[in-house]
Amino acid sequence: MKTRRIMAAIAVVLLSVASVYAKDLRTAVFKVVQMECQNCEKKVVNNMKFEKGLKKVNTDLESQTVTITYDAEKTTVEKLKDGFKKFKYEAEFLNESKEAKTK
Ligand SMILES: [Cu+2]
Repeated sequence: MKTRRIMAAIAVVLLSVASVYAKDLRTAVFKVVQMECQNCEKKVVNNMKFEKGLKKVNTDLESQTVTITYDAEKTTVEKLKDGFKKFKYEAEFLNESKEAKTK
């Protein structure tokens, strides 16, 4: 009986440790039609990089998409879209994928 309780305690500790290290990172793709040239790309990157919870931002001029990797515990797709609005850009959410683990 006592061993079982200790085991349970260890499991709880392990779980909480795991939640600290295994961050919920997600990668969302946004369509940004206002992004038409390299200056626009720079504008997007320079403004978005200060968004809370943002890990990575990549732009693609050809497809007019912005790919953002973010920490789902700190921000959301909606908040990121609001981030675009701050510099008068409209971002349309296309899709999202989960990143397995922090590299
Ligand atoms: Cu431009």
